[in-house]
Amino acid sequence: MSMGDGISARIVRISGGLCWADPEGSGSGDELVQCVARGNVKKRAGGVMVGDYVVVRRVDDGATGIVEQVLPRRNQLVRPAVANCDQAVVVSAVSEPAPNVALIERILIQVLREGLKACVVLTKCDTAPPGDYAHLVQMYRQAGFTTIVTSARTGQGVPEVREALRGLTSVFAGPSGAGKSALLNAVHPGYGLVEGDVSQRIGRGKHTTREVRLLRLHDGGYVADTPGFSILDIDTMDLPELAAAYPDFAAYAGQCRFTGCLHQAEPDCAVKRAVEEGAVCRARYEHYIVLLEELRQARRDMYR
Ligand SMILES: Nc1nc2c(ncn2[C@@H]2O[C@H](COP(=O)(O)OP(=O)(O)OP(=O)(O)O)[C@@H](O)[C@H]2O)c(=O)[nH]1
Ligand SMILES: [Mg+2]
Ligand SMILES: [Zn+2]
Repeated sequence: MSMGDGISARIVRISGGLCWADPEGSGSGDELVQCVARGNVKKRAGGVMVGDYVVVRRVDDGATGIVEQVLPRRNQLVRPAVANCDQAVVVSAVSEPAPNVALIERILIQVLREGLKACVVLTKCDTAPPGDYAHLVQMYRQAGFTTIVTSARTGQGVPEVREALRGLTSVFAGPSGAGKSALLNAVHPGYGLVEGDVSQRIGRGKHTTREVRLLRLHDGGYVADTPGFSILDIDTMDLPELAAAYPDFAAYAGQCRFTGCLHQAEPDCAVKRAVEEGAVCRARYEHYIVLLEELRQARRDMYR
């Protein structure tokens, strides 16, 4: 679509004051347009983000351009910084590094709060026997998340990941060393993303991927490879917002005696009853209580 003398495009990469725009309707072999942003575009909230839909005016031979306008964002994640996603794929290794359930939970909370769909990918399944991670598969499936077990080494689960990505804009998120870039290379070998080691000594990744990049999918849509992280800032969240970020609680929350029940010490709580009856996963509930206490503590610190 042409707008004045500008073209519609999507920002796929930002680095060193430049950004790269993928013109709408271009094929997989087509060149990206290297752009600078106009001053007034840079000054607006958030400037230009990866994932932004923009209007670009081509200059010179057409290989470079100027971002004239950023269209309104549907949503915007802070960490990883990416806009206009449909879905987050939360990636965790089954071992090396060991799964960090609290971190996965934090990512899920952040993406659900932004209104994204979320699914869970447990990767490097060639490194551990299924018995080691079956409880995780069970936990996330019971909570209602599509959960895929994969290996970039053996190719297990890769077609399912491809299928889950088809036609959408997805963002891969998870700790450093989880195998995000390796899995995307397995999804599409042409990406040629750099993979890093996991430190044997500290058991963590080495922050190999340094910037968010949006990659075009073969059969429609985009997927973002992102740098891994180790903590997520949820301190500004309200307590009821946290409770609302648990879709598996929702079916019961309406039957709690108190409106605004946080499902902790309140009497006659339908969520606690569902946990007792096994309808809600106890481990998920226990992580929720840990996060609830952390949020309470963060607020006490804030007002002291
Ligand atoms: N055995 C095995 N190793 C894997 C698999 N996937 C990734 N690895 C290895 O795990 C290490 C980390 O993989 P990366 O893809 O770089 O991890 P990442 O999540 O992109 O890490 P950051 O970019 O730091 O966030 C590399 O040495 C990979 O070769 C897998 O399925 N099986
Ligand atoms: Mg990476
Ligand atoms: Zn309750």
